[in-house]
Amino acid sequence: MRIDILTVLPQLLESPFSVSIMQRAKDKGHVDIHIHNIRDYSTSKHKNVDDYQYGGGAGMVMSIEPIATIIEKLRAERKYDEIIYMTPDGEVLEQSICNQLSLFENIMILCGHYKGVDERIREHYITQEISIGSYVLSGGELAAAVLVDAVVRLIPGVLNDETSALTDSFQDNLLSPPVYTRPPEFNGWKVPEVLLSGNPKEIDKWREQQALERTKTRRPDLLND
Ligand code: 6GU
Repeated sequence: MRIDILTVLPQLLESPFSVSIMQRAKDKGHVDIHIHNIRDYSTSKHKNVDDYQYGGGAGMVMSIEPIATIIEKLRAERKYDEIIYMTPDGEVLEQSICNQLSLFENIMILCGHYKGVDERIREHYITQEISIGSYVLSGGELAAAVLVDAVVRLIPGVLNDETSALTDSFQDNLLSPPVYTRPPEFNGWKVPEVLLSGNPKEIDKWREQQALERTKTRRPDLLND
């Protein structure tokens, strides 16, 4: 999968993709991430990427020209399955959206900033608008990093143990059961007996029960879907 990210703050996107699973996914050729600095495409004297909004009011608006220039350039090079705009008024991100995106060949992500982007970009280029929750971030970059992380780990071959993505919380609308590792006892706090039993059937049953219990108490909304 190829991912192109358009941003006015490329520095914010350096480290999230340079460590751990993301770096390994890049090294193994599962994903190719290209960060584009919108400012590089500004033709104004001072490399402006924003301007005052028509009709007045506080806050700047991301200008149409530099963004349209990059999108046109990239679209001429390959076909994009989705051109996504990260914005607090987008559809709230869920696992099902990540699953769908993980199947695509090429996606483009535009990070919103200031008061947002000139509406004509949304009307004429954007195919999907995504928010990562009901709170406001200073910009779409961290939201884009969240989206890319959630999507890339679903690409087959990215995780060592292919089943581990399938047993994630949310993948079956259930939260994950509790997990333990050595030692079997610490400060008198014991690991549940069943996990030490060596009985895979009993262990599976316990995990299912725990997952259901957790979901009922913490996220009952998931069970109603
Ligand atoms: Cl995608 N952008 C911004 N600026 N704030 C957000 C968001 C996105 N999702 C939740 N809050």
